[in-house]
Amino acid sequence: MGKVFSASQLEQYETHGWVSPVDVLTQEQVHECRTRLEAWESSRGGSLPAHERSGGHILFPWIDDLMRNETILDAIEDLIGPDILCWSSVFWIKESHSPSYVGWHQDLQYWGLSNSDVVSIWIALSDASEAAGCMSVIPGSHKEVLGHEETYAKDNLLSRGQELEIDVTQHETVSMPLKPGQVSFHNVRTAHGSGPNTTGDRRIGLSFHYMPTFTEQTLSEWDSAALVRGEDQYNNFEHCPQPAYDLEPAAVDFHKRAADTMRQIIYKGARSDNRTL
Ligand SMILES: O=C(O)CCC(=O)C(=O)O
Repeated sequence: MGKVFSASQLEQYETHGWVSPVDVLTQEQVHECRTRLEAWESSRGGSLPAHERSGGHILFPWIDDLMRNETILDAIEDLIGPDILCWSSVFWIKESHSPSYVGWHQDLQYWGLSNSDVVSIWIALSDASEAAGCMSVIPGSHKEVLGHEETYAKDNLLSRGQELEIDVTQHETVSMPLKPGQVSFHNVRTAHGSGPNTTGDRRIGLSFHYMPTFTEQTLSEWDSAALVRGEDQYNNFEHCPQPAYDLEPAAVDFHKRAADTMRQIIYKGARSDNRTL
């Protein structure tokens, strides 16, 4: 039994590589986050440029606060122990009635992180039903490393349009629908993907990626992460500053360096005719 997860949820994560849903945010908190996100999008002409969809916790105190939410960190501590870094955050937005989807993939191979203890969480800031294109996982897939092809398909939201090489229809898949304010947890190796949003509302998710402080970055000399709980005796990652206010100039500079590094890591080994992030 952990601080948040029951013994059976811990067993489920260990065996199947995912746990969902967990209630975290109130409807008022969801409304406030969505309002802030949509104000930021309006200030950028309607949608965020690709480099701002990642690392928002470096730019905005409200995203930094979400990353440090006590319930989320208690749950992460249940899974990986008390010394915790957050490597990145990403907004996953599918507009209403849009063909955007996320190809089936495992993340570990693209992030350069040295171990498979990394935990991804996904916070629903709108209804993430099956019709809205919620995430699905292949239970147990975190125990193996699967091959990917890079399709660069137009509507695939992944940087290289990754798709697992296996025939997913031959595997058991489980969808993880979330109500606004609920959170899913999956291991960095758990294969996951999602379909288009067929509903009349946007599907808005925010992911955070947590790891133990002993993790190393294998694809770049320099990388950064936020120390969100405990102590870091390893200092393998430069700690992100906490933003004092929205778009503080020093934070914007740090974010640019972090986003450029992440782009280089994610595209390492990609075809040269790739899209830009
Ligand atoms: O938003 C989605 O459907 C997929 C998100 C994802 O791939 C992730 O959080 O790692």
